[in-house]
Amino acid sequence: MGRLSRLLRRLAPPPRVVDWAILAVVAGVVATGLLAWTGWLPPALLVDLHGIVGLTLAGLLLFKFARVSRRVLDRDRWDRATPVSVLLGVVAVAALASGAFWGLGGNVPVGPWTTLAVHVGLGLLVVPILLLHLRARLRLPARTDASRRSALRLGGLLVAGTIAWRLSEAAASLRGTTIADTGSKPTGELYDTDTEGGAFPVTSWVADDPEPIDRSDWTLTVAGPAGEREITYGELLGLAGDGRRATLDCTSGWYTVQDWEGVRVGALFEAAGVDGGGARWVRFVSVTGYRWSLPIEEARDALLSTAIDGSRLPHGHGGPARLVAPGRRGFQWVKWVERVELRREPDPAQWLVTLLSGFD
Ligand SMILES: Nc1nc2c(c(=O)[nH]1)N[C@H]1C(S)=C(S)[C@@H](COP(=O)(O)O)O[C@H]1N2
Ligand SMILES: [Mo]
Repeated sequence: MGRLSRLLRRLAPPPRVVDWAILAVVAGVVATGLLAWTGWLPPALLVDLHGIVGLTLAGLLLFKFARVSRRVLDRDRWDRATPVSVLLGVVAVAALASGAFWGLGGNVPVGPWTTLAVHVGLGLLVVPILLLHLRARLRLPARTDASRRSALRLGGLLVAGTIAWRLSEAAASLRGTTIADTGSKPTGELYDTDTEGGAFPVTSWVADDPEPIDRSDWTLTVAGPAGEREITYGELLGLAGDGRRATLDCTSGWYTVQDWEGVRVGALFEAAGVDGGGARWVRFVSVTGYRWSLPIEEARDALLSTAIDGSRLPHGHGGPARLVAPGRRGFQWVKWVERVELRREPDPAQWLVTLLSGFD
C-alpha cells in the first residue's frame, strides 16, 4: 500500500491539475451518462464515451486518494469540510464500481432497482455533494500548473481509460453478457422471463399507477387544430390492423422485443379526420396526465397498440392502448393513452410531468 501510493504520487500530475481534470471528467461523465440514459442523443457513441471517461476518472481518483490519504486517515487533521469530502469519495467510488459491475455483466438488485438504476442514482448524487465539496475546497488554477508534462500524463490516462473500456467490453462478451447500445440487457438475463415475446416486467417511470380502465367506458380523444373526435374502444379495434416488432428498452436497464399490434398513428388521424393545420408535434396523454410528444413524421409511423402477441394489451402494460415508439426509450412509450393531440409546439414540461405524475 505504501509503495503503491508512493508510485502514484510520483506519477501524478501536480495536485491542481489532477483536481481540475477530475472536475472536467466528472462533468463529462455526468453529461454523457444523462444524455445516453434519457435517450436525448443516440446512445451508441455516448455510452462508449461514458465508459472511457468513467475509467479515466477512476485513474485520476487513484492519484487524488494517494495524495490525500494520509491527511484523511489522521483524524486530527480533519476540518469542518472533511466529512463532505470523505462522503464524496465514497459515493463516487460506489458510482464507479456499480457502473463497472453492470458493464461487466453483473447485477445485484436492491429492492426494485437494478444495479444500473443504483449506478444512475449514485452518479446523480455525486453532483450536489461535489458542489458542497467545491464550496469549501475550490482553488483556482495557477499558470505554473500547465505544462507539457502534465498534458502528456493526462493524455496517457485517457488512453489507458480507452484500453480499459475495450477490455471490459471484451470481458463482458466473454461472459456471454449482451448489452445494447443503451446499456440495457435483455430481460432474460435479469429476470426469469424470455427476451423475445412472453412475459416482461410491468414498470412505471416514477409513481404512475392508475386503476384498471373499463374498456366499455373508455374513449380515445383525437384532437387537431381544427377540432377533435372521440373514438370508442370498439371503433379503435376496428381500425387496428397494423403490427410492429419493436424493442421496449427501459431506463432501469432491461429490454424486450415484442410483437405489438394496433393502429398506426397516421391512420388514426386520417380516420378521425383531424390531420393538417400546420401541426409539427403529436402529444400522447395518459389517463394519469403522464405525457410525451413526438415530431409529427415520427408519430405518424408510431403505433397506438391495443394488443401484444395476439392478445389484448393487459392493464399493466398500458391497456386499453399504449404508445409504441420504436427507437425511443421506454419512458416515452406512454401507457393508458386517452388523448392524442396534434400540436404546433413541442412540450418541454413533459420532462417534469413524467417525473411528478402519480403523486397526488
Ligand atoms: N402513463 C405512463 N406510461 C408509462 C410509464 C408511466 O409511469 N406512466 N412508464 C414508462 C416506462 S419508464 C416504461 S419502461 C414503460 C414500461 O412498459 P411496461 O410496463 O409495459 O413494461 O412504460 C412507460 N409508459
Ligand atoms: Mo422505464
